[in-house]
Amino acid sequence: METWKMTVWLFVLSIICSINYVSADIENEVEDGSIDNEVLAKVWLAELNTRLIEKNNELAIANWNYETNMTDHNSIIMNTISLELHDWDTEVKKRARKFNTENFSYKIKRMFQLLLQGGELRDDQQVRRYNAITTEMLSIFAQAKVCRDPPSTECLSLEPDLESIMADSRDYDELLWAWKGWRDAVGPPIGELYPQYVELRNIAARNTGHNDESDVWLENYEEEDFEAILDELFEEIKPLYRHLHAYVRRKLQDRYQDRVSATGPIPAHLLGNMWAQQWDNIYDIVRPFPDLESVDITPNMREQDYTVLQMFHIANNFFTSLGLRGMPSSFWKKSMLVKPRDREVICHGSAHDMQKGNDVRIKMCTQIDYDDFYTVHHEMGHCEYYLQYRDQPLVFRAGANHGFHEAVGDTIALSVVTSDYLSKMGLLDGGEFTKNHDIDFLLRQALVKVAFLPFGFMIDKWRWDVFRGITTPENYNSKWWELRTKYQGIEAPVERTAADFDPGAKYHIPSGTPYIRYFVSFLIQFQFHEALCKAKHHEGPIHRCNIYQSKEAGDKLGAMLRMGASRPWQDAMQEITGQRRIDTSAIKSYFEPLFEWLKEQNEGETIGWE
Ligand code: X8Z
Ligand code: ZN
Repeated sequence: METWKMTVWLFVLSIICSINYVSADIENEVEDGSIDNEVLAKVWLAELNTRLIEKNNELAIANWNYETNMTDHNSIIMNTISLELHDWDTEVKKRARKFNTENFSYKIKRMFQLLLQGGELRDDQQVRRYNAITTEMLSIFAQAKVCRDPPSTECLSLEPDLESIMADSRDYDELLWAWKGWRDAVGPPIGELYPQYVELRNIAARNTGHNDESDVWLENYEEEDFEAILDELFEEIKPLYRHLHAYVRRKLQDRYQDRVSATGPIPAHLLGNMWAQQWDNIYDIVRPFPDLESVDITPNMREQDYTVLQMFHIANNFFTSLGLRGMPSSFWKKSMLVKPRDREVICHGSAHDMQKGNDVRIKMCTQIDYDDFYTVHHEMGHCEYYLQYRDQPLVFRAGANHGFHEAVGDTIALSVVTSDYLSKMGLLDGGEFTKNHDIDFLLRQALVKVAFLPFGFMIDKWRWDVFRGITTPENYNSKWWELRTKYQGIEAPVERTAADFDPGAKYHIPSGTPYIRYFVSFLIQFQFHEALCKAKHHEGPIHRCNIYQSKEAGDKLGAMLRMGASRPWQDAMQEITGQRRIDTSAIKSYFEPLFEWLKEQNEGETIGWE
């Protein structure tokens, strides 16, 4: 036989033997870390990949069915499949540990490393309890209503009713009613369950050798001392935040008089948002140049009879204009883009990778306004990432880190909000753009992006210490407000006690979604934007840059997205920006003109809060 044929035969034989070996022997008899045959590892991973796709797809569908129709039936199906997948996953991890990956090639080694990340509950009873608790917390959150006092029988849901009051009402007491009502409705019942959730997550984390769940959450960022790095980054943007805060507080004082102090924290219900996380809804109160054409496009969208579907098509068009992938036909058929009237759903916007074929979907209770115009781009950014890393093995089908996933759509949206783009779309008049227009525009952007930073920072500061046992259940709520005041400079408008559980009023707490990803995203999206603008050869300040239709920018972004998690995020960052670190200089240079302007406006004011 010719040598090459012989080689092929030997290879095929080794694969056949390997498969037997995988199925028959690995599980019980082989010691952990004893298999160092890389061919065998590859075959095992390939087989796993195919089976994992099927299993994950089943769970993704059950999960989708539940979140878009929260019946008991759908929750039982979801939790049954989740239990099955969990058992299967435990077996897979057991086998993965049999390999000694030390001398494997980079890619295979990394696949094992990612496969073995995370915590693991090893007792079916615990898994069942965990599923029951998380489903219950989510269902309390999604189904809660706040009812008006009798004789009115009106009961309001969070989306859109209570969120609209928080955004549009300028009546101190009505705002307080919605703010407190929501917290009374969801806080205490979720707070009852939360300590058990913490306990189970920690058991899972410790089973895999982590100190507690905070370690598991930080593992995603693959960086020593990541917390210390975050602290430094926060210090760097703090001066900008404090100036924005002082300016906004002054304007709120003009509006609400002695109900807002000139030197203290701002009452948390006056900032246009249920969680005071982004403040753009009070743009009308704080606008520097109210006589200029407003950059708030909500009235224009409504005047032009915009539809929800149109908003999604516009976002889709932006991605394809860059030469990136448009949403497949199944997306348009299967997504849930408006709130259904006939059933309970989880309204909080989310993007779903069904893990098979091109099946990606968005679930959103979309309203026709500027905020949701942004969120549509945000969610579609997740779907674009899913589609771009589609050809990677399953373990690499993830963001370079969680912050990268959050930053894709937001990076696009930084172009979408420019007057250049919005006037092209007929959503703004687009006359001459002066320095004052810039300030007016940048202030609105700051209410979205800068106001968010301390919020994005404190949520997991709170949760990490909860997981570490440093913050115990009696102190959950007081610690929450301590951090809210320390970082955001806001305070509860009415007394809070240990019986309240205000963290539970924010979706990501009952849903167990880590939050530091958004803090990371809100910094790196400016780095991405700056890099893509450079690829487009944009000249002038980066807050005016619009990458629409730039294939150069699209190529750069696409190359990074296609990497998925196949390399550490520092490599992906380098691919797009040439840097290997999270860096605040891009966001600072974006807001530079505003920062100078704010400093002038705040002359003689107290900066910070007592
Ligand atoms: O949760 C989201 C997205 C889904 S990943 C709608 N965001 C955070 C939030 O709403 O709290 C986007 C910005 C921050
Ligand atoms: Zn997101």
